[in-house]
Amino acid sequence: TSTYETILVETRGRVGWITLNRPEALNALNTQVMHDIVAAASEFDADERIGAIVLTGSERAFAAGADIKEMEAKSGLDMVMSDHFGGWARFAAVRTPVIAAVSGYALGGGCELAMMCDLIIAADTAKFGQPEINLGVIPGMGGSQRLVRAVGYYKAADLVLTGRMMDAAEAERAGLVSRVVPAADLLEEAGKAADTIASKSLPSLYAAKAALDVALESTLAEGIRFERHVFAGLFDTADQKEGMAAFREKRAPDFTNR
Ligand code: CO8
Repeated sequence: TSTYETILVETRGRVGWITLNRPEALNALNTQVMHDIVAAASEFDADERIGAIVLTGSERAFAAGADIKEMEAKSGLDMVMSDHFGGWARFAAVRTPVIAAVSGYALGGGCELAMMCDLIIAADTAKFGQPEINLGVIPGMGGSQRLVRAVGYYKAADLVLTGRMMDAAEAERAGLVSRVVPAADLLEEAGKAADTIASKSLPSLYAAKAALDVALESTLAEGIRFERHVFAGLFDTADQKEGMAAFREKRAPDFTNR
């Protein structure tokens, strides 16, 4: 695995781990972090041995937002011309399931980064928010759109318009997080969930993630058409035959990603 400036990267079994590592800035997301995360996630995505990715930060902060100091002096045109957030779309488009393991602050771009992941597992210490309004701007990495889809209009409007934070319990009630776990168990629990996911057949994982993505973007009829098509396609995989034979023979499946 390559080495990066702002993140730590590690492979454990079939799971790729990416740990944000800018403790001096509470893991604020600057351009280098974006390039590093996109490169590391793309590398895992291209590796058939990897079936899930965990993205995490530190105990104190998953990420406290986009790097305010890096953005402060820019003009609107600068932001457009430098495609300041463009790389993040490549992270959101990763095929491999990604788990955000969130402890401490997930604010602004940090909350938006978590929402680009498929599962959000939160420590009971996690705090989520979109505080951009306090800075005279608005969410810029998808927050105004993904948060509405995740928690509904009224909770999203509360967070985006007041800039307040919500704790892990409120985030779980609102449907922003998949699970809340004690802070001390966060990495272990995220690792277990990732191991479980990574034990499945890759073609079915890719198909499932793609279908879930379509659910956020399409009409019901369009989404159901997509699902039916992709579902049928999986019946041409060896792993479908193996999975169903294993069920019939009352044994664990031995998937080959074919
Ligand atoms: N950007 C840059 N530096 C940061 C950021 C940030 N977002 N957050 C914290 N830091 C730095 C602080 O400046 C401080 O550095 P220094 O010691 O050099 O002064 C260090 O991290 C520690 O932070 P604090 O001393 O403030 O720690 P506290 O425990 O007192 O407070 C908070 C923690 C509450 C998280 C506080 O740091 C805070 O409010 N941070 C800013 C949160 C915020 O507003 N985030 C939204 C940013 S805007 C955004 O995300 C837009 C997204 C769309 C664009 C994405 C483009 C890539």
